[in-house]
Amino acid sequence: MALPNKPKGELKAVRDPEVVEKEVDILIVGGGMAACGTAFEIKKWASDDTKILLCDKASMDRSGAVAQGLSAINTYIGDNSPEDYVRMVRNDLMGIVREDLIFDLGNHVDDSVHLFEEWGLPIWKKTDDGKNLDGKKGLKQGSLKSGAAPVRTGKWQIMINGESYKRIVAEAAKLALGEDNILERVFIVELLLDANKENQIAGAVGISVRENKVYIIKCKTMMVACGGAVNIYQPRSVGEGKGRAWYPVWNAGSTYTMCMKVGAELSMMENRFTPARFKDGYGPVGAWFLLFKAKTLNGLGEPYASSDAAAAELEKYAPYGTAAITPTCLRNHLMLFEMKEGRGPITMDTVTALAELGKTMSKKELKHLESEAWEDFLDMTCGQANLWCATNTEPEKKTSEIMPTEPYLLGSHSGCCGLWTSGPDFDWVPESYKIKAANGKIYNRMTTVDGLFTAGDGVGCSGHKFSSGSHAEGRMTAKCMVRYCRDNADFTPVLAQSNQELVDMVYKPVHVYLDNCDLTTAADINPNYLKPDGMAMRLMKATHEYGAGTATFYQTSSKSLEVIMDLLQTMREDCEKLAAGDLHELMRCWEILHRIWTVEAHLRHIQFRKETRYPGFYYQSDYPGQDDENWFCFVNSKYDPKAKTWDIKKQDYIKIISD
Ligand code: SFD
Ligand code: AMP
Repeated sequence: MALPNKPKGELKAVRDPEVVEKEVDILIVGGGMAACGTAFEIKKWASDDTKILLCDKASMDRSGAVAQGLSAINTYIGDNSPEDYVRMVRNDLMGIVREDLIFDLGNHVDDSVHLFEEWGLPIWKKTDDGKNLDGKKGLKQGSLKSGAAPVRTGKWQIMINGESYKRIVAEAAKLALGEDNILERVFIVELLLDANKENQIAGAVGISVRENKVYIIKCKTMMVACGGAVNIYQPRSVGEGKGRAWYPVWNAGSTYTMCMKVGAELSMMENRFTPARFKDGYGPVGAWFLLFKAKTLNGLGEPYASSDAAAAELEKYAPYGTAAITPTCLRNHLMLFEMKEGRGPITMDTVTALAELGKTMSKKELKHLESEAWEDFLDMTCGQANLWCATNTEPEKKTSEIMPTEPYLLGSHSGCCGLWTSGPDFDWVPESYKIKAANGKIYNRMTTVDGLFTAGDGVGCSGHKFSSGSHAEGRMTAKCMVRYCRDNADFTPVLAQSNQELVDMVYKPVHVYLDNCDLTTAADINPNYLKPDGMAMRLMKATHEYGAGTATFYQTSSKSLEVIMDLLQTMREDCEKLAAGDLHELMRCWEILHRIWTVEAHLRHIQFRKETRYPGFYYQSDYPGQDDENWFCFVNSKYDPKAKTWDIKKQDYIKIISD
């Protein structure tokens, strides 16, 4: 159930919080697109007496990446084939992807889009004479499911009026699961393994960020879909703008950290997404490239992406670089190439694009086109529209600068880091892509920990799911979790830790604070503790300078990686002294720990992969270029929670869909 908004100020943390124990069959951690998909679907498959609980750190109506809404659904298969979808994702991610997972998703994603429309999400429609109808006007054409044509931008994307997208999706999820089965404002801190069964998930421990309460939850099976990792690198935004980022600032790598810390295998954590975005406001570029057909220009006013120099540069990365659609990382690479050659800044030529489109339009249609340009941002990144106002930018009169942002880790957008999960149990799926549970059965999207599933940003090696695909993947996972529960009906989870041990662990920063805060008059400065805010700055400075952040044009080296590994080790030791005076700060303490672990996994993978697979996203200067002979494979890693050691290895890539 949602708790009311906070009264003025933060709630002080107390030494002895109330303990709330729960025991359920299925636990859903997260309340974003994937988790809403699971919540919507799960009761259809579960028996009436199956107990299900969902915990979101925020309020589902506006939590996660779709909080502000979106202006496009980037994955809708429609008249395309799932095979082609696999080819597109494979090309964009430079060849190394899990084709079983992508093909499987491609077969289900449209169902989610049809549901969104049924629940009231306005989807733009194309008329027979080629006109675009948005909002209510689009409804007149009928629904997508009944055969109406969407407004395609690229081959895969469709336009929506999506300011309320998340509210619509959350409403359906809440209605299906029932509000009594939902805990909002509960931040899950750690997952818990079973005391008796090796490698078996058994529960989770979390904190309320609105009440002094610790939740200890036992479960038979669990899905973790806490999104990707943001604010792990120094953002480009500074001062009063700090806090702005492209991806959701609240997602702190909890998915990767919590799962890896119970021993789940990670895959392709070296992959990251460094998006090109409108500078300072972080406005996405897709609609400008695909819908408005705008071109990017270098500082000399040249369309550099179509130059001979660009073609020669792309040739180095064939067959991906020479494909009809240039992969996202290489689009960045070309941009960085221009900037490093001294031909920056890069601008999006909004002026020419709108003028070209306007040539065949009436005055009224032109006005509508201009409002669409604004709505693109108002629907999903309203700060960008604010920035346009603040800088007197009318896109039909003034171009805007584009910039590659700080890096993000995610598995659902144009990146593919995450957990190694099982593919579906079909005979065409290679055996090495199937993970057998202890009972010998295969459960789609289960990690290498028995009973632990993930979806959306959590599933590695299969990007380009976006909002619709993440929702669909959540729905697919729901069905498998119910089956897992039924197949393991006699399993009773037993936790290894006592309640007191768990409370002492999650409330440790509060105890550190209360034991020492009287030593100084300024609560943030103390000889015996540090605040999470300071640790966040320390992490960002380290990744910025040594971990291929914006400071070095996304370049790192073997030596830099050694340096940052050392810094991360010290940070983790110092985190023992993190202090939290209030509940918000307590969450911040755990978030920074989740971020540090996630960054370590990312950089260990970069260190291991001795090539530069994704130029434009990052460069390993000791190993420039791609080395297909040695590195056309996945990189998987596993943290051993008992021995506290990392194991990192190559994992074979298997091609399933022909070129
Ligand atoms: O323009 C805990 N995305 C786009 N998708 C599209 O389909 N079209 C677009 O237009 C897209 N673009 C875009 C997108 C995202 C953003 C931020 C912008 C623009 C500005 C991507 C999708 O949104 C994304 O792929 C999905 O949302 C991913 O879904 P999922 O479920 O993997 O993550 P989530 O939705 O962020 O949800 C995470 C949830 O976890 C909660 N959470 N709960 C408990 N305990 C913890 N420790 C937790 N940590 C996190 C969160 O509160 C949230 O509920 S465009 O750029 O291309
Ligand atoms: P973005 O706004 O950059 O997140 O992109 C939204 C969607 O458009 C994603 O599916 C991208 O892969 C796609 N996209 C963005 N820019 C281009 C481009 N220049 N060419 C082809 N596809 C693009």
